[in-house]
Amino acid sequence: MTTTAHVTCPLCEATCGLSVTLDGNQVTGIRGDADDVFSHGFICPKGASLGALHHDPDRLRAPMVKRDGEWVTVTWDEAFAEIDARLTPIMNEHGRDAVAVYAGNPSVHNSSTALYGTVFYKALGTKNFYTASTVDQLPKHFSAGYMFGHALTIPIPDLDRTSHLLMLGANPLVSNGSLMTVPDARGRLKAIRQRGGKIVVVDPKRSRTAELADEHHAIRPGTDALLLFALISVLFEENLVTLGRLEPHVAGLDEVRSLAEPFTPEAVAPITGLDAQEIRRMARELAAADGAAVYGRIGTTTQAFGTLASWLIDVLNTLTGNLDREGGAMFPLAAAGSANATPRRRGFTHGRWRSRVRDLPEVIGEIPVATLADEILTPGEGQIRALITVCGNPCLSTPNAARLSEALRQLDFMVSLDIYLNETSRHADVILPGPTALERDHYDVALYQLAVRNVANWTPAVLPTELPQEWETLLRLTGIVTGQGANADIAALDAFVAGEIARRSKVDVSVADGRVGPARLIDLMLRGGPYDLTLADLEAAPHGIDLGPMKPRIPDVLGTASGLIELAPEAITADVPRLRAELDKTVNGQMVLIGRRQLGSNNSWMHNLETLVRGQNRCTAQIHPDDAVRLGLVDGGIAIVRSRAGKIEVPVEVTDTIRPGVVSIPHGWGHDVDGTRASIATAHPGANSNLLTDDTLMDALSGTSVLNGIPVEVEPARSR
Ligand SMILES: Nc1nc2c(c(=O)[nH]1)N[C@H]1C(S)=C(S)[C@@H](COP(=O)(O)OP(=O)(O)OC[C@H]3O[C@@H](n4cnc5c(=O)[nH]c(N)nc54)[C@H](O)[C@@H]3O)O[C@H]1N2
Ligand SMILES: Nc1nc2c(c(=O)[nH]1)N[C@H]1C(S)=C(S)[C@@H](COP(=O)(O)OP(=O)(O)OC[C@H]3O[C@@H](n4cnc5c(=O)[nH]c(N)nc54)[C@H](O)[C@@H]3O)O[C@H]1N2
Ligand code: SF4
Ligand SMILES: [Mo]
Repeated sequence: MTTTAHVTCPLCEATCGLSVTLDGNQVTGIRGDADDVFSHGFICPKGASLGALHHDPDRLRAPMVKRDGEWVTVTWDEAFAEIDARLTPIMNEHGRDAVAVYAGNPSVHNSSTALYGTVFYKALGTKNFYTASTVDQLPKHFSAGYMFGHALTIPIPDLDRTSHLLMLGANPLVSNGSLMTVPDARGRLKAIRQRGGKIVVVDPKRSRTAELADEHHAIRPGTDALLLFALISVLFEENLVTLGRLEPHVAGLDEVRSLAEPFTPEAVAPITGLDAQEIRRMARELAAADGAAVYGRIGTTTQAFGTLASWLIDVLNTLTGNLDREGGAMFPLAAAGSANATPRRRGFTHGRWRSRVRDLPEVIGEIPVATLADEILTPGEGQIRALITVCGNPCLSTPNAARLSEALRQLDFMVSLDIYLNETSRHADVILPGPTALERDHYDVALYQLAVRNVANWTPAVLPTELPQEWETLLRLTGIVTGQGANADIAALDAFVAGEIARRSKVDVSVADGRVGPARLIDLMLRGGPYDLTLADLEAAPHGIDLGPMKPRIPDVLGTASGLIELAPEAITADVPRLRAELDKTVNGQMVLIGRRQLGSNNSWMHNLETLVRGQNRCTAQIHPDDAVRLGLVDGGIAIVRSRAGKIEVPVEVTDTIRPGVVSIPHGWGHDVDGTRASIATAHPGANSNLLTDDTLMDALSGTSVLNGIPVEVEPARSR
């Protein structure tokens, strides 16, 4: 029998609505849901592969334990008994910090791991908590935290109403948007131009997004903070600062003015590689636009001045009067779980504890993943002896990946919650697989907090599963780390969690009676949320509920101790001298490595689907024709790329879309390692660019890794 179900795609941040057709339990087709209130029928190649992912024969469907180096399929009871037997003694003997957690990107896109992961991590109580955020967006949390008072109070471009978008280090035509939940980015960007607006892209590569834009500025990697400061200096110099409605709500204006002084367009031009007059024109046009937004992503966060760049982006939004204004950069108000619906003025802080080996400060409870290997490999009190990964593949996604793999080999015990036996989970002793996106309920608790339009959409599980839901797995682990053994009462733990959520949502827990797991929590959060919704309302609306465009929220949204927008927080401005020193440096001819995303990839883990990897090898080193000639590289030839951390061999792709002096290699490849179970990915391995990225290079403030702007040497392979 053929049936159709409507789901929200959980693969990336865009939250597209998809229509899944099924013949019994077999997925026969996936299309964009034309009636989805947010995505209106948009779909990308990855979303269309949800069925292939579900039916992938390599995907794990039962827990596995490694015995004498061999994987053995076991029952769930055996798996948890093994974990209890091996993890509990480590905790008893060496303390909780001896057990580390690494939570990866899909854990945010999964209601089970997003809502119950926190329960487990809290119960474990380790200071060694790592996530993909420290190879991603942590600078945004840091700057938003200090400027607006909460790490999730991040201004989002009002894409559907803006008339001028200045976009740095983002390629939403390929990534489908990030820290900007925006299905059909292409359509929405085109609409800006159609209504007479302008799009300006700053990127060392003429990306697909840059091709669509009105203007593209090929900046030197890692120098965005200098450009942003120069734009600010022009605003002050030419009296273009207009705070407008924000005037009474802003602190630190004079300090920003004096900090910006040395960073004139003329001073930053030679380092950014951009023309001073062009920078002046960019600033004037930004100031003149009626509703403009400045937006930066991965290219601006995973670089040496990630936090300064993230901060300066929102300083620019503020100084041009575009913060919290229609068509500018605004604050969403999510229906459920909004972290800043009613903020308390407690301010933001970091560095509440520090890492043992490199003395790096905690930020939002996390230690930089770049130092995970140090903490495992360095003996002494507090050394990490066990690791639990939750939806993460750090052996492909974090810097100096070879060293991390070596470290994982030395652990006493490792558990992976993962759906594949891959480059990371092969190091585990126990793997606990979870159901696929089609086998679980879904509500995007995190990403609706970052959406260009307020929407709410609930997805009930489409297919039955034999696997426990991951919230149940996480509660069983919670039972183990709280000393209740391998068979704790899951229902009682879940009821306790629901009680906590009800208390925080200021609703009576009994209103959600009859529901369990994420469904109960979401129901409670919706009821306590700003729109007076219930889960039943969402169940009755399979294409979602539209809650309208973003609305101005200042001052209510501010959670700083002063109740003001802190334009010049000391925790951030302390790093300005390091940027100032860049002005005195001369640019040498060293090649630098940057990353790029690809339509058919989802970081490291969807390469086992034939439809997404077939055709040409896409893991290439893109290089400018002038560099190719200078370095003796030819299109299709093999290059050896070396850095302080390591070396890889990659096919060369000569293209004038890349700025001279820059080499672009996508991450997430390198599937040619032993001991994995992913036949298609292994046949399309590519090379791991994170063998080149350097674990010692990080944004000084947030500890986020530098993944863009890594010094490398490139030479043809034949010279060896
Ligand atoms: N050089 C370089 N490195 C980068 C980046 C870059 O731009 N350049 N980008 C960085 C960014 S932004 C990110 S977010 C990180 C991502 O880093 P990670 O999150 O560590 O890596 P992913 O590739 O997303 O791996 C996700 C893992 O989750 C598993 N998985 C998928 N779905 C599920 C599920 O439903 N349940 C469970 N239990 N497991 C599941 C997959 O099999 C895979 O092992 O990579 C970072 N690394
Ligand atoms: N298809 C696909 N979509 C994805 C993902 C994926 O792997 N594949 N990953 C998802 C994840 S986890 C994330 S975090 C988002 C990321 O979303 P985006 O940030 O939009 O991701 P990218 O496409 O990597 O775009 C980064 C751009 O920054 C440029 N860049 C590099 N260095 C610099 C620099 O120093 N300055 C400037 N100005 N630009 C620079 C790169 O050339 C690139 O065009 O994408 C998400 N969506
Ligand atoms: S853009 Fe993202 S959310 Fe939309 S279909 Fe593709 S992977 Fe899914
Ligand atoms: Mo990411």
